[in-house]
Amino acid sequence: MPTKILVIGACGQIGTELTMRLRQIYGGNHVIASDIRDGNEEIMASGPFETLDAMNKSQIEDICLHYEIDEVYLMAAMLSATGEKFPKKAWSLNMDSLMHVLDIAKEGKINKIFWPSSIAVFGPTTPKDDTPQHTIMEPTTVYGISKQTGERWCEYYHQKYGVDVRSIRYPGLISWKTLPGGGTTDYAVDIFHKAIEDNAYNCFLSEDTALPMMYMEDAVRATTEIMRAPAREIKQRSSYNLSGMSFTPKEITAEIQKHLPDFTISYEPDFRQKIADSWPSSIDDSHAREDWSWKNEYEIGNMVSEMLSHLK
Ligand code: AKB
Repeated sequence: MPTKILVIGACGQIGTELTMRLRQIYGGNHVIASDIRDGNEEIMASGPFETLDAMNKSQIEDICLHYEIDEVYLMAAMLSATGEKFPKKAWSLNMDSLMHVLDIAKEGKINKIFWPSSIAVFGPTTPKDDTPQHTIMEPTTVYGISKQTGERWCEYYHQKYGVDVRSIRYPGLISWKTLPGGGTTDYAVDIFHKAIEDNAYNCFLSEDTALPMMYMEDAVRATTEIMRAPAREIKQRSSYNLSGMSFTPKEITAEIQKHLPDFTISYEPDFRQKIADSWPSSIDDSHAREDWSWKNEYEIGNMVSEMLSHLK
C-alpha cells in the first residue's frame, strides 16, 4: 500500500511547498492537504483538501481514519513575532495540536509524525556561534518555549510509547513562492520583494544581526529526507539542528547589490530585534549530517540569484 499522508497547516509558508513536493513524490491523491483556510490554486487543485482546525483532536482523528493516513506532517503554528502579541493563543495552538497528533499516534491510528521545531528553542544564554545540538536552552519567546516543550514531549512519546516522531529545528526560511507570516526572520524574504518593487528596504533588524537561514528547497528536501530515513538512523528524538547559511542584513544587502546595484537599505529595529538578539548566529548541524546524511545545497550566493531571477 502506498504511504498516505496528511499535512496539517498545508497553506502556510512551509506547508504549501512541502505539500506540493510530497504530492510529486507520493502522488496527488495520497497527500491530503488540510488547513483552517483555503490554499492557493495549486494546493486546491492537485489533490484532496480538508478544512481542519489543528486544535480539534476529533477532526484530526476523523480525517486520519477516513483516509487511512500513515504519516502526519504537523505544520500549523504561530511564529515568534505574532506569538509575542498573542502569547496564550500561541501556546494553545502550538501545544494542543502537537499533543493531539502525538496521542493519535500513541493510540496506533497513524504510524509516523513530522513536527517542526525551530532555532527559537535557544535563548540568550545559549552559545551563539556554531550552537551545538545539545546545549543550554532557555528560550525567551512563547514560540520558543512552546517548541522546546514540544521537543521534550516528542522525545518522551518516542521513549515511553514508541511513537515514531521526527523533527528539525528550522532556521529562518527563504522562498520566492510563499510568504512567511509573523516570524522574526521574515525580513530575509521581505527584502527581495521590496528590492524588486521599490529598490529600497527599511529593515526591522539592525545591520549586524546575524541569523541562521535556509533556502526553502533545502528545507523541504531535509524534511522529506528525515522522514524517509530508516528509523535506526534517527538518533535525536527531540529535534535536529539544521544549518544552511548565516548572514546579517548588511551581508544580504551586499549580495543583492551584485544584481541590483542601486538597491538601498535603511534600518529601523523594532521589538523583533530583541528576539533576534536572543537567537544563535550560526548552527552546528553535525548530528544531522552524520545520522541521516543531511547536506545543504544553497549558500547565500546561489540563494540570492535564484530568489531574484524567480521574483523579477
Ligand atoms: C520565526 O522567525 O519565528 C521563524 C523561526 C526561526 O522559527 N521563522
